[in-house]
Amino acid sequence: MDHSSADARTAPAGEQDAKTPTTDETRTATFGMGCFWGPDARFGAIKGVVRTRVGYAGGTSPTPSYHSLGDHTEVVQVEYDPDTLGYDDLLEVFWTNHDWGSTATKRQYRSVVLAADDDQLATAERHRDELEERTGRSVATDLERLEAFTRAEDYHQKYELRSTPVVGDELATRYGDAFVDSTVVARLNGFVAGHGEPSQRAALLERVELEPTQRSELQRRF
Ligand code: MHO
Repeated sequence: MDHSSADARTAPAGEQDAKTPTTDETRTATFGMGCFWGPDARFGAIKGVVRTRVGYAGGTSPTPSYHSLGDHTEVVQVEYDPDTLGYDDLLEVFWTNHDWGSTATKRQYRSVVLAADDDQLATAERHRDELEERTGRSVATDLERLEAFTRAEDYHQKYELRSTPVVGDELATRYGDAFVDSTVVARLNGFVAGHGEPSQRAALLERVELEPTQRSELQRRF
């Protein structure tokens, strides 16, 4: 067995970064803001976001899946480095990028903050009050504590990147199990959806090992 190529598949060059915080060093924030594909990409492009994943939360049925959602909602879960990014910053992204003023027709797409602890809940409540004060409109968003998060099916993870021709399937295969939790993949997923700064995109392209066809496709889209 060729170990070097197996390693290359699970840990693609450019992925290893000694500075990437481990799960012990990160915090999580969980938001429902409509179809989870879009927010997965938006948050994934932000510096200080270490990992993203989409899933189902906010309901009571035991094993939600996309086709059997029960009373759950589509959510994005963001793992972030608290030394770089605050929960306030993420809330700001949350409010400015979806419709918080009306109640979604389906619970699947409701606007919800699923706080990881009482501090997050208090912060979200303060934000909501300030937003109502500032805009004179009432906020329809539910604010609650996160009870359980069920990761969505692989085909929903990093959907924007996965559905990018030439690049998506190849990267999903190459990364294998490491795809969803990769910081590089989170950034690429955001960048192909149009998020992030040009300098950020260029720096990432420098760092990641790609086939020439993939590189030129990403350059075309960035
Ligand atoms: N508008 C999307 C929703 C998918 S999202 C994972 C569609 O049905 O194509 O809910």
